Amino acid sequence: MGKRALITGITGQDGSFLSEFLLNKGYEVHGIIRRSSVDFRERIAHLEGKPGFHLHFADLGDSMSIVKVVGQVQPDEIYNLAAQSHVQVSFDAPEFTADVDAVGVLRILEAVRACHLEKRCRIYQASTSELYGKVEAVPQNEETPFHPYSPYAVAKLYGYWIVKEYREAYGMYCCSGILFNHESERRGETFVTRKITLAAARIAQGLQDRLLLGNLSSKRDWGYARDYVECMWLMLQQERPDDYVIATGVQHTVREFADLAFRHVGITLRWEGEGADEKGICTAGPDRLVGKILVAVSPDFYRPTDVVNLLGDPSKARRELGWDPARTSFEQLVALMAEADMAKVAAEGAAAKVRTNLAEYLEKGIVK
Ligand code: NAP
Ligand code: G4F
Repeated sequence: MGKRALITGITGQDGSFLSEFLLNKGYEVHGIIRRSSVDFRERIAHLEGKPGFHLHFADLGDSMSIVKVVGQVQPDEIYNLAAQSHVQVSFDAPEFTADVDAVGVLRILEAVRACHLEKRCRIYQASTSELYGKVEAVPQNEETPFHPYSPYAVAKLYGYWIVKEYREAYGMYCCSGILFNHESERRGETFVTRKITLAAARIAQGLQDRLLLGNLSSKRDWGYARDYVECMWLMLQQERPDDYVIATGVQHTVREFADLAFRHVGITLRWEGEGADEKGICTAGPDRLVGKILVAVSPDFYRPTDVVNLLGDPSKARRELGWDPARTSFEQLVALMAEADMAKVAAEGAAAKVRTNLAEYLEKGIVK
């Protein structure tokens, strides 16, 4: 019999990649989903109905629902990926963020204890480089002091410490992966990387005029999500539980990401001005775009406090987990995201054209 895993946040970017990874390893995969007015779960639609893949309704804000699912599934491993994961949104919905991202972690740990699984079930907690926040050292490793700098980060800090506490107090096998930003063609569309690759594709195909961004000088250590889910699994296969930084060790600015993404869709940008006046002007590409401002700054995307200098040191993960942080380069990551969005936008454009034609044919009585 293969192992049984329970994934919270299975409909998210990481949940979908982790599900594929564990199914390939022969796991029975169970996931928690929330009721939504839209029934289509885009990132896992290709897995639904597959043998060994099961979904359960529950919510990280509802203790009883968690206890029920944990008791029913009797998992060998739990991957707690569910969260209100958008930093900017955490300023708008701080209490909800705290409930899910902080107390939600406690609910998982307590559900495992309530079901008497604390000696058998291993738990992975999706922690984050946002804990370093207003950074006190660069690069950041497992010893770097935390200085959370958003309601999201403060909530995640509680999750980090409560996992450590349950490990020490009850001897549970639970650990936190301190993951730096990881992106993919499945990344949510309002995170900066995906916002950029989608906009670049739409601008290249004549469907959008301009991209508005916030802090272009913010620096991130961006990796590929598909590579990172392997680390989550590796952390639960060790002799002893521990916390690990997962990062590439390479840093770029938002501006550099945008520059490269636009180049991938055939547009060269020149950057002019500073701060809120900075602009990305097209210097080469389709004639209709040359000389136009394609990227501008909007203070609407500034945050009350912003984390601006994240760079991870993945030495411990490389040494102890045998994980290769250089599997997908920054250039490969930008290329794969830009290419996926070029294809997606082209397909949407074709579908829209069919709908327009159909409307016209119906109006003219060509189609009845
Ligand atoms: P994501 O795409 O935003 O997915 C979040 C998932 O959490 C979704 O499945 C969402 O369900 C679920 N969720 C939210 N609130 C819930 C609740 N109350 N009950 C049950 N499920 C709930 O996030 P991601 O990028 O995959 O990230 C996965 C985890 O890693 C998150 O905890 C995030 O904070 C953390 N993390 C991410 C990164 C990164 O760069 N991606 C880096 C460090 C840490 P719906 O689909 O129903 O909304
Ligand atoms: O893409 P972001 O929204 O990601 P952020 O805030 O780093 O959070 C992500 O990574 C964390 C790991 O460090 C996760 F814990 C978290 O769940 C999430 O997955 O923003 C990246 C940077 C920020 O400094 C932001 O100010 O890009 C800057 N930025 C500039 N313009 C923008 C924009 N961010 C967004 N979302 N949208 C903009 O227009």
